[in-house]
This record gives sequence, structure tokens and C-alpha cells, in this order.
Amino acid sequence: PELHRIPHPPHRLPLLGDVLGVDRRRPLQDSLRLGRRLGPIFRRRAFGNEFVFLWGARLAADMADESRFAKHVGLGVANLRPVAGDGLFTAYNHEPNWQLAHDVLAPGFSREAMEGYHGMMLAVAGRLTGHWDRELAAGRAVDVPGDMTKLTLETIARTGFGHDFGSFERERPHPFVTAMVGTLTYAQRLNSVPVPLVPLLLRGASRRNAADIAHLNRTVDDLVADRRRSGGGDGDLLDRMLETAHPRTGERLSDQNVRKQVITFLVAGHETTSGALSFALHYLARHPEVAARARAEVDRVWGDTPQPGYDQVAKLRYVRRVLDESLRLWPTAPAFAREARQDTVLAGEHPMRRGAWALVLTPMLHRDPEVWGEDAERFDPDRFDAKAVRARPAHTFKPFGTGARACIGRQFALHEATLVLGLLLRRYELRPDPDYRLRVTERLTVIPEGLRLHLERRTAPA
Ligand code: MNH
Repeated sequence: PELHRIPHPPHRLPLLGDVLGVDRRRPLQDSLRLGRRLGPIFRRRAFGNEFVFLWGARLAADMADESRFAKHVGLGVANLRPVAGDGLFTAYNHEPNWQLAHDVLAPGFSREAMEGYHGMMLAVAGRLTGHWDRELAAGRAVDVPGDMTKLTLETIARTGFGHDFGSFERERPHPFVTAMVGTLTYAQRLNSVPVPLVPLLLRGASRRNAADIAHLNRTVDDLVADRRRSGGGDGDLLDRMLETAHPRTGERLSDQNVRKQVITFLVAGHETTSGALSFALHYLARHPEVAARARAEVDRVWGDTPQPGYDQVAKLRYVRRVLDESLRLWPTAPAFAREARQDTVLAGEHPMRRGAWALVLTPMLHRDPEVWGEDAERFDPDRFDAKAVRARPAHTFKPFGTGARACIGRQFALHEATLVLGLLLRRYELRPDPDYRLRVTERLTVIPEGLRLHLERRTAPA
């Protein structure tokens, strides 16, 4: 955008830019603070580069116009290219492998495919409740983000790749998770260091990152080799990647690209859902009246069927609103970037050259008082009842991004998370630790730091 009329922080340092008072481990929350001070569009300078951020609902809605704007692979996403290459999430719009992989993999997220995953999701959730029952019996509080990460990793591994990481049988996180967290954290840190100084300032970290990437590659190569030896799964994502030809062109994914897609799906398929479940459990524990209403719904819709069916998940309307409201306050992939396809004027106000881009700060968009009211900070699932949703303008709730490059796993994540919240609400009462204050860790995604909950068993074993 044309910069001179876009506000920036008042105290700019030569060379360094807007670095006064920044928290390098929490760049997102820094930007949220700045956004509150500077308004719906603002810029930040870091080491000579100027970045434009926006969150105003009118601006974000205009950027959702696919005829004038498209996904921009920049900042955090671009830093993941060494890990995920031209995989679906990190591919440039012009790379032919995006359309190819999108068309080949999209049927893996159809309703029929999702119905097929349901039983496996239930089985993984059973491993979580088994673990929580043991923690409860031992009088221990549960590690919410840790356990949600185990759950979501096992779910994507099992449904997508017929693989079992054995997360619930381990004391420490699976090395795949450690490597992933390392590489996401590194990708975020790269933004706080000027490129020419990376070799100097991040030498050790770069070496560890190379080892992390090598570990991710090895894990994935083993998984693919196993599948090739065993000759085919049950039509899961990996089968699609390895065997399905494009319906029109007959083209297939290359071995190199399959590796990138497997990493992409293992990472994108669990890290954000884990955070979403963790925030939802935090809010449920803090709002007993909301938890009681959600629990009453689960009892009413599911009764005591031990294994709720696929269709019974979508019927948990209020539980789903709890999840939406959690994703409003803490969208776990908290920003996405959009670029102009041609010279244009953003919202009739900000001229942009072709290729110019801006970052949409979703947590702030989701708090824009013009859309969400003056009490936007308040947790209230009724914001998502059908009437309230109809009354809101389009493109004001964007936890899954927008347009052609929006999240392909949205239904998968929502089904998994609603199912698990239903199962947990039916089985346990959640007691917060009274001293816990929500602190948010960033590693491109956001997750509540150190969240523990005490459980009480609610019903006789179902
Ligand atoms: Mn997901 C893209 C958020 C769950 C796989 N995802 C995106 C984008 C957002 C997002 C935002 C767009 C980013 C951008 O514009 O740069 N995703 C989420 C959230 C959850 C989530 C908040 C859970 C909650 N995502 C999942 C799951 C999977 C998945 C589950 C896979 C099983 N997501 C992807 C892939 C893309 C993506 C793949 C890239 C799609 C594309 O560009 O074609």
C-alpha cells in the first residue's frame, strides 16, 4: 500500500526500525498491542523492511475479494519453505504442484471420507480418556496442550497415513513433535533477525533446525517406505498421494512432492487443532455456566451411546459454538497474508501496486468493536447462534483463512474437535487452577502456555 498515510509506532530507530519494547518471542501479541494503539491498518519497520498489518473488518473484507487479491507466501509461511517446500500450505500460487495436489487431495476431505475417519477419531479419543482416567485416579492435574497435541497428532497420523506414533505411551513428546516445535519456533525467530546476520546470530539455532528438518524428512520417508512395502492402505491421504492420478490430466505427485505433502499434513493437521481444543477447554473450565449448557446438550443429543455416530457430532450445535468462540478469540493460525493481483485500491482508500501485500491479524479482526461490539473481549458462544451469524457482515470470522487457499482441513478439524469436546464434557467436570492466568506461547501458531486442569469423573464409565 501507499505508505505515507498508514500510521506507524512513534519511536523509530535508524536501521533497526520499530523494535523498541518488542517481545521477540511474542511477535504476534506485540502486533496486537500495536494494532490496538494505531488502528485498523498500520505498519511496522524491521531492519529496513516495511510490513503492513491490518485488522479492520472493512479492510479485511475487501482483501477477501479473490478477483483482486490472493494468498501471499511471506514472513512465517515463507520461512517454512525449507521444511514444506511446494507442499499445499507453502506453495506459491503459480506453482503447478498446488493445483495438482489440491485436486488430488480434496476428495480426502469430502463428507464420505470424513465419515470413514470418524471411527478412527473415536478410537484415538478413547486413548486420551484412558490416559485422563489414569491421571485422575492418580490425583494429578492434566497437561492440556501436551495431551491435545498427542491426540491430534495421533488422529492425523492414523486417519491420513495409517500410522501410530505411540504418543500416549510416551512420557515425553514424540521426537517428531519436538522437531516440529523446533522448526516452527525457528521459522518465527527468523523474522526477528536481519537476513544478513542470520549466519552470525542464529548459527547454533540454524544447525539445530537443519537437524530438525532432517528428522522430519526421515520420519516421513520411513512412513512412505512402510506403505510401499505393505502395498496400499485403505484409501487414506497417503494412498491418494502415492497412487491417485489427477482426474483430468492423469498427472501424479512426484516422490519429492509427496514428502513435502506428508510433512505439511502431519504438521498443519495437528498443531492448530491442538491449540483450538486447548483454548476451548480453558474457556469451558473458566465458564461453568457455558460448560453446563454444553454438557446438557451432549447428554440430550448423545444420551449414553458409548460410541456417538458421525451424524451425532454435527448435532452438537452449542459445543460447536464454544469452539467457534474460542477460535474467535484465539484463532490458532493467527494471521494470513494477501497480495494484490494487479494495481488496485484497498477499500477505496489505500492504493496498492501489483504484488504489494499485507498481513491480516485475525485475533484483532475478531475483536473489531464495529462488528463484535464493545465487549468483544468477553467469551460468549451465543455470538455464533444462527441469528447472530446472519446479522454479521461476511468475512468477519476467518480462523481458516480465505479464498482458494483457505484451510483444506477445516471440516476435519471441526469434526475432530467437536467430537472430542463432546466426549470430554460427558465424562469429566473441568476444574481450573485458580492461579492460572492465560499466557499464550507463539511458534507461528498460538497455544495456551502451561494450562493444567483438574478433573472430576462425572458419570459411571460409559
Ligand atoms: Mn489448516 C491452510 C487454519 C486445521 C491443513 N489452515 C490454513 C490456513 C489457515 C488454517 C488460517 C490458511 C493460511 C494462509 O492463508 O496462509 N487449519 C487452521 C486452523 C485449524 C486447521 C485454525 C484447526 C483448528 N489444517 C487443519 C487440519 C489440516 C489442515 C486438520 C489437515 C488435515 N490448512 C491445511 C492445509 C492448508 C491449510 C493443507 C493449505 C491449503 C492450501 O493452501 O491449499
